Amino acid sequence: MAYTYDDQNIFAKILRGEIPNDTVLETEHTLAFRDIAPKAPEHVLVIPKGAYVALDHFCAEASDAEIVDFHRTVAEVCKMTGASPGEGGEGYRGITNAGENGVQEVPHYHLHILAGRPLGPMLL
Ligand code: IU
Repeated sequence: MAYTYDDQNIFAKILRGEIPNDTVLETEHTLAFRDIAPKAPEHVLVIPKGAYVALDHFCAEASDAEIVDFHRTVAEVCKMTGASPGEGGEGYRGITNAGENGVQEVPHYHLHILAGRPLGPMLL
């Protein structure tokens, strides 16, 4: 996969502890923290600790352990924020942006978890 990772991106700095963050959950391979400019009452970013630029990069190159850990963290975040329909919550939206067409601002893979209000139809 011909991705080049820029280790000066803001999430790399957060992972190195150079910039503070509002952590929701941290595991061996994954960090979940609150978005600095929330677009919903609950807006959490889930990121792998490894150097992956986008979802497809992560899926292609991360270890099974990293991929499982990431998705278990997503499940825990949905539970912790009260968003999981499986736990009686009112639901959430998971979004990831990649590259130019996806308007990705930070080149470190992140999944947005948005919840806490009706989110309306998906924009396409
Ligand atoms: P995007 O998917 O790359 O477009 O989203 C980047 C997100 O990172 C966006 O929602 C920002 O508000 C968020 N963010 C942040 O939480 N902390 C920061 O220091 C910076 C961006 I810069």
